[in-house]
Amino acid sequence: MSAIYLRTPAPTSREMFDEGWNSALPIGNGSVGGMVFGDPARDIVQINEDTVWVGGGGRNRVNPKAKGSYKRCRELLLEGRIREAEELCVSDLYAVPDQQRYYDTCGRILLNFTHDGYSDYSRVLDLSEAVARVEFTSGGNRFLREYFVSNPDGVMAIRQRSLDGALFGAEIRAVPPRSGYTADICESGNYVLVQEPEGGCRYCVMIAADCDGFCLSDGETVRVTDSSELTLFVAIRSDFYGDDIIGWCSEKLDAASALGLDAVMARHVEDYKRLYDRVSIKIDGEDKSGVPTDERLKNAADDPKLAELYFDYGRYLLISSSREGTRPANLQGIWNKDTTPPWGSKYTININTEMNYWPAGVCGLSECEMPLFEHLKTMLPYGKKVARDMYGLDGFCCHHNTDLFGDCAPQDQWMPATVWPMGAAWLCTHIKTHYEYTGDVGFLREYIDILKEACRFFVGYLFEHNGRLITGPSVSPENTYIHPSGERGSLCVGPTMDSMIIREIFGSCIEYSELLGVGDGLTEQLKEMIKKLPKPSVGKYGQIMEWSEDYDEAEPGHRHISHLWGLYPSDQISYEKTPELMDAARVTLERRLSNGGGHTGWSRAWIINMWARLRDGDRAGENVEELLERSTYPNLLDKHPPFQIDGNFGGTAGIAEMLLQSQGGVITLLPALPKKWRSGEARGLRARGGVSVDMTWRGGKLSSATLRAPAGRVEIALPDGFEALSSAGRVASDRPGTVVFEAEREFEVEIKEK
Ligand code: FUC
Repeated sequence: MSAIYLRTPAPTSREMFDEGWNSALPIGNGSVGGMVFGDPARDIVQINEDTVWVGGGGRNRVNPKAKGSYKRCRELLLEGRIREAEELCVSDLYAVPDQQRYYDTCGRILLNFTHDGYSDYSRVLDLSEAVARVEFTSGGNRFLREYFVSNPDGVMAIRQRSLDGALFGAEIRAVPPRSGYTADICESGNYVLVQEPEGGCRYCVMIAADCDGFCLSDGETVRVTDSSELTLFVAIRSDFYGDDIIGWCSEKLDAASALGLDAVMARHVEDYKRLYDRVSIKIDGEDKSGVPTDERLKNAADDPKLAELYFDYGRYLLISSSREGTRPANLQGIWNKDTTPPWGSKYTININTEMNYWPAGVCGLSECEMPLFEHLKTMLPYGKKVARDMYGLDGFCCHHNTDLFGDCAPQDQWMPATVWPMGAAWLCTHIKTHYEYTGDVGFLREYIDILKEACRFFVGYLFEHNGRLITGPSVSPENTYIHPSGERGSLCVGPTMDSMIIREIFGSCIEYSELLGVGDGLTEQLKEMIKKLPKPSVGKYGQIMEWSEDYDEAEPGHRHISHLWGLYPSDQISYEKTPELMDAARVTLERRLSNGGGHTGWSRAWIINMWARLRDGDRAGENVEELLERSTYPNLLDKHPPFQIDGNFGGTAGIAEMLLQSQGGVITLLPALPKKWRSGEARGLRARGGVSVDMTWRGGKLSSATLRAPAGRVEIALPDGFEALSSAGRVASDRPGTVVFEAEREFEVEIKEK
């Protein structure tokens, strides 16, 4: 069993609450989230719902002056008049108001029990079943408390049982984060709290309580006495989906109560396991599952199995924060304690939201990525309006943030980030990745128009300079350069990352339009334009240049490594396609790291993926250790600091990337295995093409592998001394060291030592 194991409750006192939260355990069903503190006497479950945001949608924040000014800004940049360009940007391009909407908290459920003192305590998050469990002895009796959030039944469940028939009492109530609420008993007898803050979102938290003693709700509190077993079902609903929030919650709670907790739990576990059990990895090492997880984090370098736990946790978190029909995982997934969370706990799309979805394909969780694509549909009308109102152009454009309502106008007034028209484009590269992993042509058909709109924006927006088509005004998120004049600037033309992202979406738009038979004038235009996009250049340090000129960075250890976007997540820089750039990519990474880079959790996670692509297992492994030791809270959530979930997802993707790669049409087994991960096995990892991969390794080397492929073609890099056997037909390979199989039905390939 893979589990987070802690020996103490998370502190719940007012003074300790924020710190306590970082050791509370997250549960969720994609939409409703809870953080379990697990104190025997004064327990807290901090609660969230993914559509409870502050403020509404439908705003047009575009600066009306932008359309007339952005080209002037571009000219000033080309003339090297950076300060003037940036001043114009501040007055004419920043949005009004400059802030998007932000994610909120639904407060807490307080659970006060009549336990006086406790011993033999444990708090466990069982990742194999997605259930949190607290056990303790109080007054000589043993108690078990369980918590989970069910996706199929749409409710949170909390149960306390005495394991030896002892009686207890409890008082339960929801505590909202803001004024402007009412608490009552509704028709069904359930306790309900409705929050209607001014200018905020209307939602309710409803609790159904059942016990074998006495249970009474008075609108303020649910009071329980003389019980040996207490079950609570909790439903949370906002008016994002419609007005009848009370009716919706009552229905969910009635249905769950009729089923009973055991059945609800069985249905939850089955639903969860269907996704979670698709994949497993085992890294051989000392079994430290009996050592509390927070203690293990201090010695990550001697604990290879901790990477296994982190990997399982990443998959758990994705399943718990992003399911079909829910909103995408935001900066904190769905778990947020604050009324004004860091960065609004929104969708920052110059790395963070994308990173959330890096593990989806390789971990066999492509369904969990669907909320991201649904969100693209929400963004599209706003993004088209922003393209038209801000730039006077056709197509779909978004800057570096979006919110629940799909706002696409610039966010903040921060030069290194705000005016960067690439957000929709980066998100659209996920259409390609999703299709590559799933082969789902229906999906492609559904999203090809969005991809086309993202490309259409750049048809109008790109401009020719020195024979190349480049962007501007833009930034290389979120770095600052030093101009030869000594002036510092962030706003620029043609940062390397922009060209790479545009190359990616143009390439996939051309390919998929033709595949679907929907090629048109746009496809032909893109074919011409793609030839004029700049390719990455190598600068004076031997590094990939971050900007179109070989400027020095004001912060050479910057957390963003945008100019290596082509190394990961894209494969535009690879040993196969551009061997000459791989050295430059390595130099770039070394330079960032030797100047203090990788200091945020997500940055460290990106670095793991990059070392994996550079096929350097030991460097990748060292960075996994750094992520665990320096950038992880006791509950194993990622520490930016503060908590931000992207590092969990990026780290999970990185661990997978060390074991299996499939970019560029070739499957590579164990491309970046650290020496410390001497032996182990992986089961069910996914390669592009929908191929499922099982493998074992011993003494740092592959021992055998089985690949299961759907009908089609599979190309595998065959390690020296190995042979590949399959009932599928073997076809000639035009790359050295690879074998190719093809069949019209599903097939297997066995890889064994000769
Ligand atoms: C980007 C990053 C920050 C932070 C924020 C949410 O702006 O540069 O480090 O992760 O997003």
